[in-house]
Amino acid sequence: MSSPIRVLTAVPICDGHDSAINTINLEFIRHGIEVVYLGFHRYVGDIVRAAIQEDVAAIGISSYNGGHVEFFAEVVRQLGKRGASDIAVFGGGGGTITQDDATVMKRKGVDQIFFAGTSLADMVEYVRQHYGKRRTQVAKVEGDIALARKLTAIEDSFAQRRRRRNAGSTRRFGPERNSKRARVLGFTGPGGAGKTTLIDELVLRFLQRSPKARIAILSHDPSVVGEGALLGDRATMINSQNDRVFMRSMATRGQSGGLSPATEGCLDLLAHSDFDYVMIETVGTGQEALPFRSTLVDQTVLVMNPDYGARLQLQKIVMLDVADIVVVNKTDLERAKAALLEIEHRLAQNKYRQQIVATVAKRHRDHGVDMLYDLIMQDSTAGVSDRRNQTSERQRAATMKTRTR
Ligand code: B12
Repeated sequence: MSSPIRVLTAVPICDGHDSAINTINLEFIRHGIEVVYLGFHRYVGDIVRAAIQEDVAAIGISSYNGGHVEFFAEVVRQLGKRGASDIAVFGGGGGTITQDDATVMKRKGVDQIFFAGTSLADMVEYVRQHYGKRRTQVAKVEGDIALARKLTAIEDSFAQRRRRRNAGSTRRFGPERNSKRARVLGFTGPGGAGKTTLIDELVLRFLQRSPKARIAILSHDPSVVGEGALLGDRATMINSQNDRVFMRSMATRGQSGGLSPATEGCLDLLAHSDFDYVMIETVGTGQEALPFRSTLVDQTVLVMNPDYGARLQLQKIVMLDVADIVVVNKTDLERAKAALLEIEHRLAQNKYRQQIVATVAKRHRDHGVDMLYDLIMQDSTAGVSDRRNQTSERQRAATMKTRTR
């Protein structure tokens, strides 16, 4: 298989025992596996939706709450009902799952249960042996499954290109493209600024205020040594666990700068796939990063943490020259007032209209996030091509500036 093995892991509803799965996740990624981690206290429906959208080979469940026989079986049942019975289910739960339980669970379609004392190496080997081969395509798929598998095909073509350097164009994956293009919002900023929580809060507002809107999220996390990746943004997303939201987690797969080699192709497909908005989140970026080409997104949001260090640091953040909106998140922190003033001054040097918004994204019904949502909505009525031209101009200027530093 050309791309790394992808699995999704989760802990069931009414269960906070996440220590085992955290250890197992790390071992998997160290051995080149991409792990989409959904977190703990998760419903069957959320696990199945996420597994389908992420197009994983298998779901690994760590269960300690005693309801494993029913829970695992329901995951298998719902996968089958949604046409994704080729996604395997495996897991463990130490001494809470007995040998007899495991026999019943296997009869109900579970692949494998790992008992207390199994070594991490054995689990990695099992995943490699059983989930490393490309699955035989289910004859006719539609909806989320079809879209998810096209995204995988795009990622695969880039992985093959890296090996053979002659892969075909990604165009062939979108023959039935919708001519309407979704609005694409790009979110970037340093790690730990709260981008994912902010996006999740914006999703809540989109869902509440536009009762029919459909949203896609393309979220990036870094690949690590060994080419595995912990794709953990879903664990922070609460509101995005919704049938009107399609989320895909991507690993950077060796590319620096905040995005993956396949991002552009995947974004193009999503933007023409009947969504109203596509939100793209980069990995945590550094001072020089300009992750979005001007034609890639309609609007850029730079999310910052008030603790960026001395004022001088702001002169070095190139995104401050090009972002349409700068969000200072975590403004409940002590340094927030000073940070807002300093960033305002920094933006004033640019001499064009950039908005600055103060938020506390982790707070429900945060007024700042409401303001951000309103700004984004206002902007959607402005001309997209004008804005792209302006962004393009600013990008060019910012790139020149970094080159001459
Ligand atoms: C650590 C622990 C805790 C920690 C959890 C920390 C955390 N963040 O995970 C704390 C102290 C917080 C805790 C709290 C509770 N706990 Co507790 N906890 C345990 C304990 C001691 C160890 C579990 C563990 O992490 N093992 C380490 C892992 C690595 O090893 P393992 O379990 O043997 O698993 C192996 C395989 O199964 C496999 N595996 C496991 N998962 C997966 C998944 C995949 C995909 C794969 C491939 C493999 C795999 O990996 C291991 C390989 O050797 C168990 C007792 C026990 N000895 O099992 C109780 C236990 C699970 N807890 C129990 C209980 C009751 C609770 C509480 C309800 C107590 C209370 N009244 O407050 C709370 C509930 C917390 C919550 N929110 O859900 C009970 C559950 C009883 C039941 N289901 O009938 C147990 C069994 C203790 C007991 N004997 O009563 N707990």
